[in-house]
Amino acid sequence: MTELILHHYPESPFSEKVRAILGAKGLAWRSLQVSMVMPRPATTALTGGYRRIPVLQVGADVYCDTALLAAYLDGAAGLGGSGPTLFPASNLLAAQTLARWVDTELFWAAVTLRFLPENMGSFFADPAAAQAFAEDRANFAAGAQVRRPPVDEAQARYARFLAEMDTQLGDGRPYLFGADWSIADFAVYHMLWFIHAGGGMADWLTRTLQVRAWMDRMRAFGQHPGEAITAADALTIASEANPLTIEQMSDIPGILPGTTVDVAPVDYGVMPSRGTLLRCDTQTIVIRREHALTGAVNVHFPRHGFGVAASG
Ligand SMILES: N[C@@H](CCC(=O)N[C@@H](CS)C(=O)NCC(=O)O)C(=O)O
Repeated sequence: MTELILHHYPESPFSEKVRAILGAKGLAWRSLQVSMVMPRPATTALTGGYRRIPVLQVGADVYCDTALLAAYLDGAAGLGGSGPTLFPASNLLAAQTLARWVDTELFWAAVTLRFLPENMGSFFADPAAAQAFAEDRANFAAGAQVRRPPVDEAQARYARFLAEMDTQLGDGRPYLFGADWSIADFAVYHMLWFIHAGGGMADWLTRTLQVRAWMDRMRAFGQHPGEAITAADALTIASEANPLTIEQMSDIPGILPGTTVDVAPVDYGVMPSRGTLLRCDTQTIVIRREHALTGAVNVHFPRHGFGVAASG
């Protein structure tokens, strides 16, 4: 089996979602630690422009966005992971809808809460790093279509969510939808991990004991570090591998496979990746790219939350 290489950084909440899934499923992985700010030359050579973190590299195939990473790691590729599926049929709509809400609406409240002065922890103890972060994220935010709520709204949203979650866990179930985990547990986990990483809001969990116990259970999954790999080695792996053969199709009128396209998130971090369209269906978008450092690669995106446009 080709190695799973996660491009990530320790402070990234969406990376923590994937690290926890890897741990829960008992999957070995390689850790390519990237900078918290741009540039990230190896990762960008692979994705061709998409700049959100994390991304998963498997040989010469690159998977973007944790929704797609979760689906990939759930076993579609026969990876040999253990444990129940992340997508149980009996709760599929509820689990997916909750995960999507948490990754968007709760995320923007979490950003407000995490960057409250009393909840920053050691995050920006170094003023130069704080300045570099602010400048980088101003670039990242260009063209974004999201609203970051003010503190009162963010606190109310989170308080209500915690109270409802505590009620749902009140019958003693170990996971949000019962005896087994689902994608919703990992989405909620990484958001709470992020909000509480600064340590300034610990008392919020002393009021919701079921959530606190669930959080301790979930946190254990994030404790399985990957073996470090350098950017140079990851690029060599990409250039020595062949990208997967993809059955070509497109459901977009007027954009056939073979068209040069730009693929980008529709909400924030809207920097596109350019390549030749291989496939676009209800699940995924796949483009083929060439780069001197990587050779031919496939870049895979989820369909939900991404747009495709013919390159002008
Ligand atoms: N929907 C995306 C969200 C990813 C995301 O927002 N990642 C953050 C880090 S946790 C990011 O890319 N921030 C800007 C950066 O790191 O450059 C996913 O599920 O992967």
